[in-house]
Amino acid sequence: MFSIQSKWRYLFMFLGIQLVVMALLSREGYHKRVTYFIRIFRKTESTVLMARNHTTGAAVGADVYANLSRMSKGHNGGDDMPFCPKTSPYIGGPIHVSFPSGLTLAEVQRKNPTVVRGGRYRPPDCEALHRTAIIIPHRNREHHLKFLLYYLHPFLQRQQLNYGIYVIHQAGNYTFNRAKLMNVGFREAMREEDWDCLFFHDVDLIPEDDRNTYTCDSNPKHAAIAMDKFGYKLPYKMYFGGVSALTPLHYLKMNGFPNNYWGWGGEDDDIGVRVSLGGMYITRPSLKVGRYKMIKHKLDKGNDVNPKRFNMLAKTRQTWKLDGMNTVEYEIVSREYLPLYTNITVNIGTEAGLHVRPPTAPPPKPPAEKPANKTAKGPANPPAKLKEDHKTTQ
Ligand code: BGN
Repeated sequence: MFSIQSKWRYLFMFLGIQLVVMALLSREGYHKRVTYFIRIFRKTESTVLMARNHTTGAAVGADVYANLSRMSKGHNGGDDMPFCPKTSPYIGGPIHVSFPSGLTLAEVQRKNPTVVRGGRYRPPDCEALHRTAIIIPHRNREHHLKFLLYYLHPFLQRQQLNYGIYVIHQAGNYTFNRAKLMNVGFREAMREEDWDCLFFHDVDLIPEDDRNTYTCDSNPKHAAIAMDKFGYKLPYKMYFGGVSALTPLHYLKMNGFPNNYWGWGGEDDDIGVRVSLGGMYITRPSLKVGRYKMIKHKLDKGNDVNPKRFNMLAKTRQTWKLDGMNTVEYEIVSREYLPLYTNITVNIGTEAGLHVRPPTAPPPKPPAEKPANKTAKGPANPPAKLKEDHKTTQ
């Protein structure tokens, strides 16, 4: 049993300890220590949240237009312009991507005042180290194109590139041919400027991280390594679809892309095989950086699955030198230098050739004086006499 005296002793001891603790707590250092631990706790919590969002693909990342206005304040032109730094100071990592309704091309134009005719851009305050052309095969996807342009322009500006955007629009209603449109894009872009890198870009893929630089490597690069539709993973090792980057030399080494894949599927695998047949290999950014969000859509009309793709793929080794950049035939219907991109509408013919029309097609119209194509949409039937005719004889 405790005596009254020892009770008081314990009470005094308890109060004493309380006083010491209070004195310690009131010291300045205590405050710092507590906030330090709180910060650690918060950090772990937010990292976990970030990681969670990364795997679910939920909205994280910065506004792609953030800080861009700072750039246009620099001095312009002049011979004394310094070279841009190796790593752009505007690169910030993850970008927030969403697809709000009501976005217009006029709004995209308003947000990109430094982009000039034909969708060209140069950094205003330094001489770019890289010249990159973006080639986008297209038909009836104006809605997707609008979103891609909204994100791609500021994305490329953040990377301080000298760039140009080319939309290669397939005229007519015949089955879509993605790879042949890329061949057209390559030749037409190179005709205009000595680009040192070409990005072959699907219209419905939006990059989600600006560390995924749109410059070329020493070997062909597959940039779209992690797409949301494949759970931000590579679907298979040899996958080369979505977005790829090649220098003109890479492109010619593999004889460009195949011209005879009409409809969906297989052409990207053929291109992947051509990379190794051309004596090169595929490089890729990391899974963290090569992230893309795909704009959801239904299957396109005029782009049915190509049933011949398995047979064709089995023969790439025999066909790659006989079909590609050295045999591509097409006719330019129109070339328009629009405010946000260069729109090239092209007749790429059909499986039967450039001038042989499918039996269901109506007879050709008389020559038109001016190309009818004033919008991004191609005419249902390209005029019989066209402005330019391209047949390679190499
Ligand atoms: C593959 C397609 C690719 C397509 C990817 C992703 C073929 C060829 C038969 C082996 N390849 O299966 O073209 O990009 O899926 O959708 O169909």
